[in-house]
Amino acid sequence: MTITSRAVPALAIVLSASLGARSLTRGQRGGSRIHEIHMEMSGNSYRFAPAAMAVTRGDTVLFVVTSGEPHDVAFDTSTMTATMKRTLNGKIHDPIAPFAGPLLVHRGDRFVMDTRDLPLGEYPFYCLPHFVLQMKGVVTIK
Ligand SMILES: [Cu+2]
Repeated sequence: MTITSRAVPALAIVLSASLGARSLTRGQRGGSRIHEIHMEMSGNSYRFAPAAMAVTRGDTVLFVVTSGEPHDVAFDTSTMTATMKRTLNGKIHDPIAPFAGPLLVHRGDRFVMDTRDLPLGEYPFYCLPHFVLQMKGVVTIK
């Protein structure tokens, strides 16, 4: 498995960090709904269902194992700003790799994505055990 991340010039990192910080200090209060994304096996394919979800900042996304375990939620940070990465990193407990949540081995196991304080934008993710099987998805925070 190869996970690539783009090399970003230092100036771009500084610029995106300051832009992200400004958007956070606007103090936009998000929602508080709870959404579920199932991690499942269907036929011969493994998937997040739904694979794409738009939420309001402040909402909680619960990734729940329903079949085909084990799974995990590993974020693809290649398109994320420095602020997105820094904020997201602080929310992943017991990571098994950078930006990758713990391995979920039992049905009903869950990974919680708390979107409070996360910059608006797209948060693509995949499942490490099923990376080569294209088990992936994206949460968009609006
Ligand atoms: Cu999986």
